[in-house]
Amino acid sequence: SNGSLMTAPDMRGRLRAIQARGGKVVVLDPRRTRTAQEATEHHFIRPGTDAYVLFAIVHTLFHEGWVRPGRLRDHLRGLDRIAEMARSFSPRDVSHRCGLRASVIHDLARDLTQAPRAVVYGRLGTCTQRFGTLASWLVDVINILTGNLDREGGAMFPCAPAGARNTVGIPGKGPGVPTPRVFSRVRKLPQLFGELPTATLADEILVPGEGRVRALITVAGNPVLSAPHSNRLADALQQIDFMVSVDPYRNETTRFANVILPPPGPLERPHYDLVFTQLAVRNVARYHAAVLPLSPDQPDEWEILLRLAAIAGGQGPDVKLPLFDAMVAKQVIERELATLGSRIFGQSCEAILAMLHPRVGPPRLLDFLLRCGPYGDAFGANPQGLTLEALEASPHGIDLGPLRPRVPEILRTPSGCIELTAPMLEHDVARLEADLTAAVPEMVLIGRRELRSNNSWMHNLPALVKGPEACRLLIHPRDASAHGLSDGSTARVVSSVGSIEVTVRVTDEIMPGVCSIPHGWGHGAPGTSLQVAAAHAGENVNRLVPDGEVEPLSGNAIQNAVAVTVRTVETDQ
Ligand SMILES: Nc1nc2c(c(=O)[nH]1)N[C@H]1C(S)=C(S)[C@@H](COP(=O)(O)OP(=O)(O)OC[C@H]3O[C@@H](n4cnc5c(=O)[nH]c(N)nc54)[C@H](O)[C@@H]3O)O[C@H]1N2
Ligand SMILES: Nc1nc2c(c(=O)[nH]1)N[C@H]1C(S)=C(S)[C@@H](COP(=O)(O)OP(=O)(O)OC[C@H]3O[C@@H](n4cnc5c(=O)[nH]c(N)nc54)[C@H](O)[C@@H]3O)O[C@H]1N2
Ligand SMILES: [Mo]
Repeated sequence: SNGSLMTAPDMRGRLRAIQARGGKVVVLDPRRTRTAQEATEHHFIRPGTDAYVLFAIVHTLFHEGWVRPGRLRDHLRGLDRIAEMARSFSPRDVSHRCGLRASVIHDLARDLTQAPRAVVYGRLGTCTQRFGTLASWLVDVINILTGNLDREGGAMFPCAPAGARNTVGIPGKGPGVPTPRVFSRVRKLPQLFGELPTATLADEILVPGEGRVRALITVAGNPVLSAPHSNRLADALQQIDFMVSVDPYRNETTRFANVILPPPGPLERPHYDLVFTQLAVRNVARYHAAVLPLSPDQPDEWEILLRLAAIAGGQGPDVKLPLFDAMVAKQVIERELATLGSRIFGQSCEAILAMLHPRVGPPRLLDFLLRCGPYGDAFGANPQGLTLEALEASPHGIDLGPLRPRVPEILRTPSGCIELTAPMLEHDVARLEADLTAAVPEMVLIGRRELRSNNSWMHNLPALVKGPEACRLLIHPRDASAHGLSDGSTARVVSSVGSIEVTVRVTDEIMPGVCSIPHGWGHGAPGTSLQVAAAHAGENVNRLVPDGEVEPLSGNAIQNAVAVTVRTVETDQ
């Protein structure tokens, strides 16, 4: 996955380099993945139980007196609470549930402590599951307790050149994570960081009443394949009054749209990666201009979105885009000018707009963000600083150097400290505790990603779908023989909300009691027009994923460790 959010090219080379330097890579995964194959050690872990293992590591750190936050100690709050919470999760308490020997957990804690530097990193497997927020939080907690947060070789914070939230405002203080104030209409699920859970979109469309969703705009998403209980979502989209999709394809989702607005191709527009520079393993800035000109009747994607925004805002379809675009730029600039701690605090909006002239659209905004960002020229205050012009003159990008320690400057909490715990987390620990003795399903389903695929798309490109079928059920030989399944046979996989039939691949790379199907498949539905994808259709695993239960703190769908049953499909030959 390219390191996922870590955004580190050549992960394989990096994992090998760690070991060549005498380091150790340990993977906990219910499947022996390509990453696991590169690792020094791999342990199967029962899906959905990471929070237990991580808590048991925390427990061990306290129990053995290995808590060494080092430089961070003066910036921590809540250390005692963490110790208390971890008390009920010793390695022996959780071992059976997680499928890991207690000694393995103990050794992990010891190795993390003894290594001069180390890091725990979790991604999709630890997020989209029943205890996703707890697991993600505990990853950070362990990095902190072992002194590995914010130091070289540990988990560090980038300082992105543009649009970084972690450089806004006054260093060292801020509002922290806001408590949710908006809740969804039907299920009262919390809105976080401006987002409501997709798992409740179908409810919002289907359940009558005031505030029901009757119109929908999708942009660069294919929820009919990616969201839980997706056939229910497809039913809901069929009933919606009006839908617009901004998407290059007529796919499983956009086929329900009244209007599809195709954006230009990737070579026909400029690119700057605003998102992943916030998470990457090195501070860099890179921009490329459009390689090919836009055809005259093709609006750029930002123009499509701006016009949609104007229509949704009540200004109608005939809005003068240049004026609207200038108004947006002005708003962005004024907000920054009014932000305490801004590098351009107090400058004049008109003067700044003049310095951005003649750029318009996203390049104008980008130039602005770069210039008032941490490396920027601050519109004159730092004449050698970064501008979009400088980036344009460096087609291979500008290296802004390795990540540097940023605590306490990076903190934005009310206490000015790293708040190790929060009431909502403590509340959820009770749920974790209660679940420790709950019955475990005999067979659970997990997901996986394919190297030549990107979620639900890239499947219409012949070069990326040739070779063995990607959408197969991986199942351990023990389970395969128990259910009469063999390599290449068809299995019916049934969950509480649906069932699908998929081709079987029997392999001991997957843990007994676990099976895996990748998401993003299930093409060829009526109304779609992706011919290559339809010829490599596969099945939609999200038909099996319930939308009734979400991870309560994040609202994330629980797409890993779904209880299923598996059986053979009787064929007539
Ligand atoms: N080639 C390619 N690259 C991609 C993508 C793609 O589709 N294709 N998608 C991109 C996107 S959107 C994302 S979010 C990232 C995701 O990046 P990753 O998180 O690296 O992606 P996955 O391959 O889904 O890895 C999830 C792993 O978690 C394991 N797992 C499942 N359940 C559990 C569990 O309960 N505990 C533990 N410990 N492990 C579990 C699975 O076996 C799997 O190996 O990748 C990005 N990069
Ligand atoms: N079971 C299961 N489900 C999962 C996951 C899992 O691991 N297991 N992973 C989850 C994760 S991490 C993610 S990120 C989601 C992804 O879920 P989605 O974001 O819904 O899926 P994608 O396939 O990435 O959708 C990308 C869409 O953007 C369109 N597109 C491509 N280029 C452009 C462009 O330039 N402009 C516009 N406007 N559109 C474009 C494509 O045609 C496609 O329709 O899936 C989630 N669903
Ligand atoms: Mo993702």
